[in-house]
Amino acid sequence: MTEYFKGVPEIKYEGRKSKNPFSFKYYNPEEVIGDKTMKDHLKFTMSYWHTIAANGADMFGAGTYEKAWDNETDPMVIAKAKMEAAFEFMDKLGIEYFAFHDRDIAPEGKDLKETNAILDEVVAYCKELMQSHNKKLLWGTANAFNNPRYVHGASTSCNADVFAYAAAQVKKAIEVTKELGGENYVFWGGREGYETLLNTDLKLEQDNFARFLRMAVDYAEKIGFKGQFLIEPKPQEPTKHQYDYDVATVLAFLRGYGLEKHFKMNIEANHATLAGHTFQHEVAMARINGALGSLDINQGDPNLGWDTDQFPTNIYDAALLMYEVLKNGGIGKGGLNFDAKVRRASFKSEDLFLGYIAGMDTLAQGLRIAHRMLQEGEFEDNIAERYKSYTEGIGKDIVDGKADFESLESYALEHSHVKNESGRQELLEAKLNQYIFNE
Ligand code: XLS
Ligand code: CA
Ligand code: CA
Repeated sequence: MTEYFKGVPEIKYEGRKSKNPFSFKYYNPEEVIGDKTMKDHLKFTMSYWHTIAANGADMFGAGTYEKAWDNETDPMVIAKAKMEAAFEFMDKLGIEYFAFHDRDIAPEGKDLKETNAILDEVVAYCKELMQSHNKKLLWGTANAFNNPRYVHGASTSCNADVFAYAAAQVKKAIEVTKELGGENYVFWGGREGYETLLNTDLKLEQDNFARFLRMAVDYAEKIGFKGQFLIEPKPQEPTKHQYDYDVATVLAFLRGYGLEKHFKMNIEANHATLAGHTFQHEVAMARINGALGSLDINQGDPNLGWDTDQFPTNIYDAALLMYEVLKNGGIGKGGLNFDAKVRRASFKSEDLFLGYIAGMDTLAQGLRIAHRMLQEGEFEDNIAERYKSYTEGIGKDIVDGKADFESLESYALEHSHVKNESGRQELLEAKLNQYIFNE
């Protein structure tokens, strides 16, 4: 078979002193951390769109990335070359999972029927390669935002024909995900949102969005798709007001329509920061609501207000992310998907590997730090101590539902000189640094 990434070797763990750019310095897949190997904790996933399909084009210029199939013109030859390259890429990095949109792997035909037939052909090839390379599909999804037909949205379009087309597309994408043994299926809003209320029926759009999700749930049940459905929040981009703003908004939406037991969250770091949250906040919010499904790992640029999808290299964020994941008891069917792209100027195909290595090393070290933080228990003990007043006396009555405004008033009248303790944030931040520096 053709070698697509010539000159890039299999990436091995060489330890933190290594100067070899094509080696892991911190990610040691077989090392056991707590109860599992690093590989099992992290379930690293290749995103097909950024890694294989994207060419580095931006609003100001054409694609720059070197691709081995640049001189091919037949769309099916290109689709198959991309698929082979994807498996070589995963093999070389020791990544077991991938994720894709239907349109990342196969081009569209002249109509829906032909598009589906093309997709089937590529999926059959994908299945073959998955077996021979021992790879798994973390999740599949439908790209219902790129084609001009989705100009007003998909399930929230003002045009019922578009709703129907999107339903047919998502139906097919769920079937394909099932066919490939996908462990999850993702709904990212795409253009589900609006620009101005001067032309938007907010209530109808939200109701239709819920109707669409209900149909997806029913269909998955009908065909016996056992994967987990995930919603991926994002506050804006491409629309000004995306309906799936953040984890809290999505939870309220799902509960409002009685859909909450069918969906968990796929949380992306850069989307969290666009919503004015930290990644840790979003993950913790999902965790405490039993809704942590999977993670799109990347990072934004603190100075830019858009979705830059950079490789995650911030150790502080990685440690706090893994802290939440470990507190959740792992990530179940989910994984850590690199929804990240190299910069347009990093156009050599080896740059892709270097991006993944940087991200994998960062998350691996984040895992070590988080594991140590939980083992030593200093932060947990501090929190337990801080909320101790709810484990006894009047606090326990509040928690046990035994207090009301009248009983609390009598208590307050007797104890009106309250005494507070310091929150000690600076001390805790210094301690966190100690964990990071010493690992
Ligand atoms: C775009 C999203 C998208 C989803 C999958 O901002 O991150 O790539 O992850 O549709
Ligand atoms: Ca994403
Ligand atoms: Ca993104």
